[in-house]
Amino acid sequence: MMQKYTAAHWGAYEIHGVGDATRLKPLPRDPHPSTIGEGWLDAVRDTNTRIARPAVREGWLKHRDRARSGDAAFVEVPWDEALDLAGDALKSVIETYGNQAIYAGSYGWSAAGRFHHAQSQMRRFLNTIGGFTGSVNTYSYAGAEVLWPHIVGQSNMYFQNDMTSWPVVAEQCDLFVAFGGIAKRAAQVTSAGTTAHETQVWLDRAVARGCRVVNISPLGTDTETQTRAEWMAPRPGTDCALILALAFEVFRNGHANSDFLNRCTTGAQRFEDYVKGSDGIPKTPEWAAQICDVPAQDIRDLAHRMGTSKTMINMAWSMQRAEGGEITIWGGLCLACVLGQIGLPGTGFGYGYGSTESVGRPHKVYNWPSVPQGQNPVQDYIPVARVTDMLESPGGSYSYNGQARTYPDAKLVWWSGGNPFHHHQDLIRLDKAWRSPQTVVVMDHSWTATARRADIVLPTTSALERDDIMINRLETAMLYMSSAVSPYGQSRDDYDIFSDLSLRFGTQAAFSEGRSAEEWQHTLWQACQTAGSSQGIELPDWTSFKTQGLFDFSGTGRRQIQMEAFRKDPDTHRRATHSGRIEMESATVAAMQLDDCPASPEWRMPVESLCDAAQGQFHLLSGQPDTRLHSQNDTGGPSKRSKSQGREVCTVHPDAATAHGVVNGDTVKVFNDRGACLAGVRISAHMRPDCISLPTGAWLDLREVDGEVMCVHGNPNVLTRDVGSTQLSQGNIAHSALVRMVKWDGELPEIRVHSLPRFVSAT
Ligand SMILES: Nc1nc2c(c(=O)[nH]1)N[C@H]1C(S)=C(S)[C@@H](COP(=O)(O)OP(=O)(O)OC[C@H]3O[C@@H](n4cnc5c(=O)[nH]c(N)nc54)[C@H](O)[C@@H]3O)O[C@H]1N2
Ligand SMILES: Nc1nc2c(c(=O)[nH]1)N[C@H]1C(S)=C(S)[C@@H](COP(=O)(O)OP(=O)(O)OC[C@H]3O[C@@H](n4cnc5c(=O)[nH]c(N)nc54)[C@H](O)[C@@H]3O)O[C@H]1N2
Ligand SMILES: [Mo]
Repeated sequence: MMQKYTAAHWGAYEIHGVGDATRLKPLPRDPHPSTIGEGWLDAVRDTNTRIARPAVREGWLKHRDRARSGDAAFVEVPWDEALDLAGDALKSVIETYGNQAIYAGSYGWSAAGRFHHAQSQMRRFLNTIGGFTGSVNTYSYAGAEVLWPHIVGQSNMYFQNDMTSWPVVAEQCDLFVAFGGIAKRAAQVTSAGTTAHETQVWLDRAVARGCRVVNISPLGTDTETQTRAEWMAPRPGTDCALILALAFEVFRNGHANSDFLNRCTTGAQRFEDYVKGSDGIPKTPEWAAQICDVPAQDIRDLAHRMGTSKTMINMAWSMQRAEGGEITIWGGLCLACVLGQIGLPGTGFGYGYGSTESVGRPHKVYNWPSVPQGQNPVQDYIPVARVTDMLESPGGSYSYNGQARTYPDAKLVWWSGGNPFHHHQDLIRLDKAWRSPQTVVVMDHSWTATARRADIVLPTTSALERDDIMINRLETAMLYMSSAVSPYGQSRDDYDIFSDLSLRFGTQAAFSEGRSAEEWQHTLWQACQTAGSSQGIELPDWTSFKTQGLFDFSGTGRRQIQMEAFRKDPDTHRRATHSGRIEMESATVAAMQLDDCPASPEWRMPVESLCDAAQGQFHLLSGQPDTRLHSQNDTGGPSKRSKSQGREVCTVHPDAATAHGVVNGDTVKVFNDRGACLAGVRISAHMRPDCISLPTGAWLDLREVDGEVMCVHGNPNVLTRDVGSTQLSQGNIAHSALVRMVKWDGELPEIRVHSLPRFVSAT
């Protein structure tokens, strides 16, 4: 029998055994398989959290009430009834308010297959019935998506595709300065899946060759290299000040590359003037030392080494998920311009090495087709992280990328393939705002905190329960994904759900084009064959591909050097910016006249910062979890085992632990004015003493305990702040929050979110 395969954002797997004996084995070619995958089958089989049947919230079914809360009761209904209700709700909103009153931004990572991509299916369906209000940009890097086109003249996607290939970095770079670290943890993941996790391989190779890695992060654990990386731990949110002081020193040492600055950039003079004190404050190491809380001498030493070594400056994506985050990554780029090593092998500027596996992959980038989503007749959208603002203030005004805009009035919210009650900030605020629409429909395979806050819940299959294709433009293989287990309960593929729903709108022919899922995949594959031919690669026919399961084209490597041609000849290879150069000052951004985003990187003190924190306040770090993809596989083995008495664990410094009288295994309440959560305690000296690290993704379990609303499961987003990074991108600022901590001596409330909701009968 031929080997069968499947894939997820955390890796690709061989399927072994059948039924209860099914096992997933990482591909033999994968040097560092992800831990996340070890919990995948558990999560898919978890009878306590999988959605078995369509369900309708009792209060909505009976009175159309909006009392959406995590502990609502549900009535299970047959598929036809659920789809009638959902169809009627859509029709009524469209008739009364028009399609723009449907908010279906539906942000989220869902699953990795190319055809059963939740949002694509949803958008395709909604586009056939007149469209919807969508969202733009991502939670991952909205700041970068909006900023790069203005200053490097490329979309974030193309800019990242063009990063210098890892092997060149491994061979050439002598000093890898990693703002936000470069953790094996985050590189477990690649959007759309990967057959090999290689980031660690390349980094180890660089280190073995003698490259020094400097981990600039409040967490000392953020770099796993064969030898320990050097570690500089500025206060969170102060990296821009550090960058300016590094630039000050590079100028002072005479290490600035004026040839590069003159030929390849614009605005260098303004940047230099500001660094040297055009506002009356020279950005000296002493100045930055006060802000960043790192010794001035360390800044001087690092600047000196940067000016005399082959240096790569890498900014993790986390750097811009923070207040003023666009300005920080822009500052990092400016520092790289001052050093002038952009366009040379293995040096320059990196954005996102290590933030996922995909950045710097040494493979040819192919363009592959995806499910056509059709045209959305509704033009309106919101920046993705402004969802609570929209729900709270229909008609309210805001600014985004230089435009004055107003929020639509969302009467119906449709979410498929995402978990806003995991991913959004200030969740207690969202929990209130979420009660404003008339109807909320959620499609998911599990009873997430979001599904529990829906009126109509439509159970989907998981990727393990259907056939699909893994196609990723940065990959060297394509996989035919075979279903590994049978669909849970009455769950159906997203495609079949929409196909059935489209019957109620008379749009089935437009939606399905008369094809089954299998026929769609075949059609998609044929389009891949055509796309492949035009890019010099012959793909096998559909039947052979399905039988083989894996099509390998790993011979198509590439050695990319970012901006190599531009550096050599900036007139011929102009950047698609206003000036044709890299913009250290942007006339476009200046023209927007934003009070929170200057025309060139400048230091701005964040609203919540350790720089002026009160006694007892900590900075909350809430990075990506090691054992999950966000909230996915929270019920899997690795995630469960990593918890303390069922709760997410926060890491605290020994000094903080002593001051608060806590030891390993204790429980603390982490809180601020926005909310509170309970978390287990793990003590580690590898972090700043004034920070607490609580990863994201424990399913939100909000409860009133002694008159206080808190997440008893340890979700950090009850504590994070929900404002735009700047008015330029309006990205989320998950990484900018201050909290307090107190030992929890009370009774430990049970975790309910990992059990089924209450079901009641309709009568
Ligand atoms: N505090 C804090 N918050 C953060 C971040 C942070 O660093 N700190 N990071 C942010 C970032 S970068 C991101 S990208 C977001 C991630 O936020 P999300 O992408 O929303 O998180 P996921 O848990 O991946 O949610 C995906 C959902 O899709 C469901 N799903 C899986 N397969 C299918 C399917 O086939 N069909 C359907 N309909 N549903 C399916 C899953 O069960 C899950 O509920 O979180 C953001 N939130
Ligand atoms: N295992 C796993 N991997 C993932 C994901 C997952 O859910 N699980 N999600 C994927 C997704 S969607 C994304 S967008 C990427 C995100 O990738 P990243 O943005 O790189 O990951 P984060 O964990 O958010 O942040 C990395 C580190 O930045 C540091 N940091 C935080 N604030 C500051 C600061 O102010 N200054 C400095 N210098 N450092 C700071 C923290 O120490 C944190 O550990 O990860 C991807 N990889
Ligand atoms: Mo992300």
